Amino acid sequence: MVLLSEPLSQPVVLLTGFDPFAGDRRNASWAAASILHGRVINGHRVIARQLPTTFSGAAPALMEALDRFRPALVLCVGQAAGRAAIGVERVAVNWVDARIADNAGDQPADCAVIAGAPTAYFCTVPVKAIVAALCADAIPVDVSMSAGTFVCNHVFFALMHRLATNPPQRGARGGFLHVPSLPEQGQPALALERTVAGLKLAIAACLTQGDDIRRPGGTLH
Ligand code: PCA
Repeated sequence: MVLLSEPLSQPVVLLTGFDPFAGDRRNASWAAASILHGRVINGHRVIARQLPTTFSGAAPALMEALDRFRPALVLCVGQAAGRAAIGVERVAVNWVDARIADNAGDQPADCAVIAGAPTAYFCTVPVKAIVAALCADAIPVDVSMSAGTFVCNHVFFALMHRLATNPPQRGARGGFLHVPSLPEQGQPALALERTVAGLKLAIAACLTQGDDIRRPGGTLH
């Protein structure tokens, strides 16, 4: 683990993962994100932070890290059991509908993430460039149009709302990736080193690609 107490001379990538939830002993998102803590990718220092899987604690912990590190890029990562591929989430929706209790025992339903905020935000990372980068390394990856209605979407929405509305952070790009379970958690799964490689490639794609890749014909898919 690299100690990051000294002032950072490089621009920062904030990479978050979650603690274990739903009775699991590990969370693939934090297992992978923590490995990249302290790495330098395309001249940017990766700072990894663990968020609690709670509706009350996750967004405040993320906001604290945003204020502290002023990242140029924020990639939040969560685990999605049942998915075989890394999912690049395109849309954060302003809705909560928890089908299980979070780690604090809360199970909110049918309410907004942030009352009065827009219905949804698109991520501001280059989705198709991330997909292309992972495909080139044979890492299973999909574009996903929903991060669900649990804590992951909650954090994703809070992130995008903050980046859109807080002037000091308006230039920062934000996105969310769902990663499959680890093999020890059952199938479908992705080996930890492939998930780590996927996160690294995703970060590099975000840092090197401005606008997203467009298909011939000019439509952004
Ligand atoms: N996945 C959950 C929350 C924490 C995590 O890793 C989700 O998809 O909402």
